[in-house]
Amino acid sequence: MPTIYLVLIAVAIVFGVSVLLISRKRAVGPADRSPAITVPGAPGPIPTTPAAVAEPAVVAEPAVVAEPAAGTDEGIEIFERPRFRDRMSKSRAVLAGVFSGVRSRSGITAETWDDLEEALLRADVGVRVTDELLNGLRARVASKEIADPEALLAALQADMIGRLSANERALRFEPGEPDEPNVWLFVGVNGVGKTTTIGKVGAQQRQLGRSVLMAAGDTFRAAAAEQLGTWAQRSGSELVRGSEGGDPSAVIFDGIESASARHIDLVLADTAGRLHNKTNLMEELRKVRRVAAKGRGRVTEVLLVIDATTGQNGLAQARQFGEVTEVTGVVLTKLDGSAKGGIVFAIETELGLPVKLVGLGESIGDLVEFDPTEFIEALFSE
Ligand SMILES: Nc1nc2c(ncn2[C@@H]2O[C@H](COP(=O)(O)OP(=O)(O)O)[C@@H](O)[C@H]2O)c(=O)[nH]1
Ligand SMILES: [Mg+2]
Repeated sequence: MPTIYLVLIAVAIVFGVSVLLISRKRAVGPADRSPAITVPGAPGPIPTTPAAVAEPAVVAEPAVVAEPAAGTDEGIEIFERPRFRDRMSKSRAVLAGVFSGVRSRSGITAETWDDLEEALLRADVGVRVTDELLNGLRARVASKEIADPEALLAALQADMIGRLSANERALRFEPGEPDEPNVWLFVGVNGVGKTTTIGKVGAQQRQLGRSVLMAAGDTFRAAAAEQLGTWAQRSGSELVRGSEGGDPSAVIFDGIESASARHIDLVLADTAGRLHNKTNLMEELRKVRRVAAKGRGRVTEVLLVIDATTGQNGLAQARQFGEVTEVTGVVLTKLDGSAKGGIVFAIETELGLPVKLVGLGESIGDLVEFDPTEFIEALFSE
């Protein structure tokens, strides 16, 4: 008799668990065009260290705070801003040795020019900008305006800063009616750091007091939406996601509508760097761009994310993205791991786009506005 009771209890447990699982699956939605799901943002402070962002399972858990906050101001967490100088050791290493070689000579010789040319090219400044910089300096040396190596390096440093100073780098946010959210789209190839950057930008914008909704337009893998969900939770942002393989434009449109209805200030829209179906990625992004501008939202930034470690190779892709999505600025990620920081010059000169933000690490606070003076001084520091 007791055995029968045990069997009955076991059957009841199995039944209960199945019902739970099925209802969870339904909530995620198997269909291509299932309604997007809005997940409310987590209240409370924003942690400064990366949780296991790539792990899809983490999304349901509360964010892990592995390190204490850098500082707090009435409950709002303040990140310590990383310094270019501390994070750009690889790019600095390429140049520092050359510069000390140049300084060690008593005058400006043929080797001086060779050294400088090689260093600038190795840092991926690009042939055109390198030639322009050095030709300008040669003329000033010929006219005796510049007489010694120290003055030559100082002039090079000033010219490099001067070349980067003209662009408008502030992120555009246009306040409007409460139901007209600003929309910032993030585009770029797979793995460059789009989702991570959205997480960092979301945290910064929350600190500025803006409400934020993240739209998971990368529907290539469910894990991509879960990764964004983790960042949403950590930054106290809302999340709208669709189903795996779903229509990215529809998810982003739903996100904007949801933000409009709930008077959220800013939508950060993630996009895919690759697609499930045969639709061309560029066509899809063109559609995303068009659809994002259709409703109440106003697209005030289209940020092209470029991985600094890919150097000049990233430029060809960048051109393609720029043509279809009307890019307004560049986020240059992984500058901390790159010896090719000079890519900034190629982006600004050859693509004609301002570098607005720079990624200096993987943590939530490791994104800073691009500051040309600080950047160049970091390259020249010993
Ligand atoms: N070192 C470093 N890693 C970064 C930076 N930005 C992103 N990453 C890493 O790059 C990888 C890909 O990022 P992800 O956001 O998933 O790229 P996505 O495919 O463009 O969305 C992750 O491991 C990130 O932690 C950065 O500024 N510095
Ligand atoms: Mg991504």
